Amino acid sequence: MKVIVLGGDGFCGWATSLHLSAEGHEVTIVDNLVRRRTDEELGVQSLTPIRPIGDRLQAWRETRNTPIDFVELDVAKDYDRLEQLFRDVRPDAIVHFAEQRAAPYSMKSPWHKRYTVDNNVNATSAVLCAMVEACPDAHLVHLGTMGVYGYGKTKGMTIPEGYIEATLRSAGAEADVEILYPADPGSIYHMTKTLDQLLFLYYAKNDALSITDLHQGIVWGTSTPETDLDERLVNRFDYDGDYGTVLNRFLCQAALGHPLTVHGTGGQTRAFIHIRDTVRCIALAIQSPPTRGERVRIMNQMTETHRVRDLAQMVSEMTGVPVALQGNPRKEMAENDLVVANDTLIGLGLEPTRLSDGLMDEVVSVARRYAERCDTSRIPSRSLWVKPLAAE
Ligand code: NAD
Ligand code: USQ
Repeated sequence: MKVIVLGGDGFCGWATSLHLSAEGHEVTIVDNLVRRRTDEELGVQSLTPIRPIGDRLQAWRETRNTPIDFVELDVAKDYDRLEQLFRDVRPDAIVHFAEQRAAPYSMKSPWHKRYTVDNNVNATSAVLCAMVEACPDAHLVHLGTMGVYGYGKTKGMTIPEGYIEATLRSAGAEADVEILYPADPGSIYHMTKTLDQLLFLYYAKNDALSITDLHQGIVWGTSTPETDLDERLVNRFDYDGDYGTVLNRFLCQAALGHPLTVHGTGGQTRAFIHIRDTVRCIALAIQSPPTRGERVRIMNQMTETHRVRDLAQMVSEMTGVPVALQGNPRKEMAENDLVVANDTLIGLGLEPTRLSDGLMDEVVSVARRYAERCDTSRIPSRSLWVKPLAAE
């Protein structure tokens, strides 16, 4: 298939582009390279020495004798070029990763809040609009988040895959309907993903676009069989307080002997998936597009759930590095349960990678290898969800 990967220079996008290319798809990466500039803005760098995109693509050509095309383009702002690209490539599938994805970054300041909304909502809106004009038969595969569901109101309930049956009551009458699971975002970033959901609902209904929305959990790990093929293919590894995600942060902190930064009591339960499974899930989604006119297909892309303090304990026992409880910079439930249905991807053939499969050691050794690149002053999460009260 011809596949366009929007955001293909990022953490999930790079690994996915290589995997799809290795599977024989013709891949075109589209990226405005903003994530690399954000590292400069934050004064931090990926723990792993990621190469410039040109070097990455050349390494892939040399390793696998397969070209991946690259187009530098802002999906949110450069609409005419995006539409023309869709006409020129005539993709069978478009994988959409091109959004600002860090919750702490989205909460840093009024600029960061507005940038995250502008970038993410405009990117998704532009992709859908251009598909209608240029490639209405293509299949859109979007990376959404488990965070659209919220974590608080499902005690004793399994979170279904996107939709839920509800009884609506109004003025003495009632109706049984199927609705999108009520959105309950916990950050500006997560809120943009709930807005994306409505754009998808509309375009699937009005223009019969074929859309899959993958509600992904927290991705951990850094390498895949393809990124391991050559040093120049190394994937991004974020460890800093804005972009680093919790398990990779703990594994990096353990490698450096830095106490493990658990927010609050660590009673937050979240869904997780290894980057190897991320790329497989996307390949599986591409192979089985919904037919045009169907509702948006929503799949929960996660393989296991864990409580943050249990993860910290596990990493601490594995490495001997102590846990250090921190005041929580976020506004989130101190303790929550989380049970998630993931039947669709399992049904399509996903064989989950588990924490118990030994890959946590691999992440620690990658982090040890590049430890000198880590600036430990960038580890604390300093982005606050709620402004501190002014001093009396
Ligand atoms: P990332 O920041 O590493 O990659 C995103 C890429 O998109 C970057 O290369 C960036 O330059 C590009 N981009 C952003 N805005 C763009 C625009 N307007 N035009 C063109 N390119 C643009 O993020 P990631 O971790 O790879 O996440 C990718 C997607 O997966 C995101 O949408 C995120 O919400 C979702 N996701 C990620 C995780 C995770 O744990 N990393 C978990 C669940 C969902
Ligand atoms: N946490 C800690 N210590 C840390 C970092 C985080 O205790 O050092 C806690 C947070 O307070 C939170 C949980 O760990 O309760 C998860 O935080 P995270 O930064 O790993 O994940 P999150 O902000 O939810 O965002 C990440 C990705 C995002 C994706 C989301 C999937 O950055 O792109 O959408 O995971 S999910 O969480 O399932 O919504």
